[in-house]
Amino acid sequence: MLTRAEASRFQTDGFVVPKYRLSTEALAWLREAVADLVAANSTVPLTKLVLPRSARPEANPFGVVGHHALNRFAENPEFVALASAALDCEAVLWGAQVFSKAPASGARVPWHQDAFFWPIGPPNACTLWIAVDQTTHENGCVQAISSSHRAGLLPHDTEGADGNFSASFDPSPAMFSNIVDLLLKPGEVSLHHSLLVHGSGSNFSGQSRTGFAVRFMDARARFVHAHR
Ligand SMILES: O=C(O)CCC(=O)C(=O)O
Repeated sequence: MLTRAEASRFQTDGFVVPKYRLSTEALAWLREAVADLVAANSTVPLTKLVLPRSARPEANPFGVVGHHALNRFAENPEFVALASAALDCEAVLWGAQVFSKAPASGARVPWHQDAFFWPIGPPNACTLWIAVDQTTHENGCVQAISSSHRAGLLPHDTEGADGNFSASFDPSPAMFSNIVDLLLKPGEVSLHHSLLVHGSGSNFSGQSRTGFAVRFMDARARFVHAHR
């Protein structure tokens, strides 16, 4: 599913945009399913549209209305194969989330490492981020700080948290020179490691910017603390 060169880029840079893309039919289905999910959860903040997998209310503090078929969509064996090749292990699906920015909307995703929030140890985990819309710098594409995953877990600031995000990382000036915009067409995907520093800006465009993030972890890893 990933070429050897793509897997090696993931290991070196902490992310990769592979050749893989969704079929036209799968993309059309995903677009409609995600639109239904977003419409059913119009008051949920940008970073909290996590698909519920448990009926326990404390596991779903924002009261997200789920979408069973989207959970099933995330189980596509091709996605597992992509994540397994990237992480160089047997990867298992453990979650999925939608990040949807309406046209001309201010919400952004501050710099962070997913591993800071995820209860997974060791942090050998990744996201397969599927573009539902084209992503551009103007509409707030995901941005990665190349190779930052090699620094291990970095300190995150919980002061100034804005309700949309409970903690963020403040990159050094040197890190800013390694920022890469992940520019994707609809149906294209990126993979990023859970230790990679990444984020995304506001949507200044007239188009929506929506992505479906599917989360994987090394099958040998464990949930080691509560979710932050
Ligand atoms: O879609 C975005 O803007 C942010 C995505 C992200 O932070 C993630 O998938 O971990």
